[in-house]
Amino acid sequence: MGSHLRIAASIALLATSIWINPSVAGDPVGTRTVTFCQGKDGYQGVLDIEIWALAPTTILNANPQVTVDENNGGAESQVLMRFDDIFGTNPNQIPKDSTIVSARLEVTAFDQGDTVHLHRMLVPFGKAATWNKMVSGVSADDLESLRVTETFTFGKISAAASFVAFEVTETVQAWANGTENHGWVFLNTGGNGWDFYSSDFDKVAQRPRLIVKFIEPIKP
Ligand SMILES: [Ca+2]
Ligand SMILES: [Ca+2]
Ligand SMILES: [Ca+2]
Repeated sequence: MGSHLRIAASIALLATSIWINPSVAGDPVGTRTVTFCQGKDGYQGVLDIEIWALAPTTILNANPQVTVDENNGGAESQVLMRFDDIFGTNPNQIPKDSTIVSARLEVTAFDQGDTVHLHRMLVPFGKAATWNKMVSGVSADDLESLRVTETFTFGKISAAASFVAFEVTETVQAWANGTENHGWVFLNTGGNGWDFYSSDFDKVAQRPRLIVKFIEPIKP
């Protein structure tokens, strides 16, 4: 074997070993990452709304800060959040039927509280959602939202403005497979409210974001 051939053979071997052991390089070969955040790269698909039992017909969609609290001044506050237009054929979208390597929802919290759970919504909500429109808020009853929670839940934060991440891979995979994306609801388990910045906050970097790593389906 000539030296050129030997080099070619070693390169081929190296390439093969990388392919066989994708974990060596982190994510699997072919993984792409897309981040959805209101106002980033022209994306405007986030809808996040607090709904509050004490103001059951007031539309709070424009609020830059939202509260998840079982007892917000005497009655419950919940937060609805959905990222629209995340699937499609544009460069900044996830093609349908992609394999979701990982998906993470991150919010910036500025006040800690009791443990908050994130539940996948099963019914639609619009820009004008209120406590009454959701018929006494959202229940985690497998009808309005899933009883099971997304993998990571939290209450405590470490600083005045802390990134908190929810692991949502399974949910985004279900959406990629064709289940309708109705977003999520944040529900607090107690009366110490947990507050974070919404997509209407003036600083883009502290708005909620959805980070998805995926592999496109193989085209026939
Ligand atoms: Ca909003
Ligand atoms: Ca609090
Ligand atoms: Ca309800």
